Amino acid sequence: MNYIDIKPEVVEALQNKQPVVALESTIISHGMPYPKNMETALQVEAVIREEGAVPATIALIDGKIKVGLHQNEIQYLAKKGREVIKTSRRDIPYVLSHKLTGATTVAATMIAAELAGIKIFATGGIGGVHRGASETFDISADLQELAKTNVAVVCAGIKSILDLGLTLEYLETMGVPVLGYQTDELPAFYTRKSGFKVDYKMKSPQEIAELLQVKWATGLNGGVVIANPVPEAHALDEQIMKKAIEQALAAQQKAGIKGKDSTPFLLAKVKELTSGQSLVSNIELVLNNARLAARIARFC
Ligand code: PSU
Ligand code: MN
Repeated sequence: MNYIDIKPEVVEALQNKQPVVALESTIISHGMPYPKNMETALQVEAVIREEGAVPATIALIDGKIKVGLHQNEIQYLAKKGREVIKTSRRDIPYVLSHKLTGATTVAATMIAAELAGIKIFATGGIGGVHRGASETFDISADLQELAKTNVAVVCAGIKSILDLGLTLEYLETMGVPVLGYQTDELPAFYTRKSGFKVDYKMKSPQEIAELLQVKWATGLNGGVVIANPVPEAHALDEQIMKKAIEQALAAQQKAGIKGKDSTPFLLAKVKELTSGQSLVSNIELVLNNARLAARIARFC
């Protein structure tokens, strides 16, 4: 296909059945401030390499789906930040046909990973059903993608800016398994607890890889959510987070922020309200997810 450009290192790894881990780029442009976003993106790649896997950060650059970015491309996305187009499924055709540059969300990264033949993808948090969705209809396209695209996503659970209960119901309806890595409880991104259960507790990367193999071998199309709790030392206080999220949601309502701007707005507000504490935790959990994803990829 003319629209996809896979880095030679990634092509070679896939051909040789070596482990490859896909990474998204909206987390770089819209999820974290410069220069921490750049440092983190490079560190995440380094962690994956330490685990013996090949990282493939994904973005749309000058009208091509790039699978595997060079350091200067990661730097570019990090510096441009929100000027880059946040690209989910519906945005891909416009960005490509206009030869633009876009950072891929979980949904768009899954699409690109599947096109390239990558099965495992690591990120921070997935999109979900927003609070108040019965009025606003704001449900992330990430959930529909998980319903149909054969890529497993390692994340730190579901962020409490979202409605966790409704997100789990949606995933159940769509047949998407939600696995907890060494936990029964769904983690809530900055915190290890949420009050909600995962579908199944998994003890090892190998056990997870076997489940993925069976799912896809039996023709059960769609993704899997692998929820990996933030390391204890970097978890944030639940009460502080609860308050910050409530304030962020109130600020969003007041500012009338809707659609694709909602998630980046809420992420930035939460960071501001926790005086940057949330950013440290965010970085640590992403690194932790990259490590687990690489370990799973070794068995795939
Ligand atoms: N959650 C985070 N950090 C992020 C995102 C979500 O904690 O950076 C990004 C991901 O790229 C995700 C996207 O796919 O936001 C979801 O956006 P929306 O809700 O507009 O679908
Ligand atoms: Mn949305």
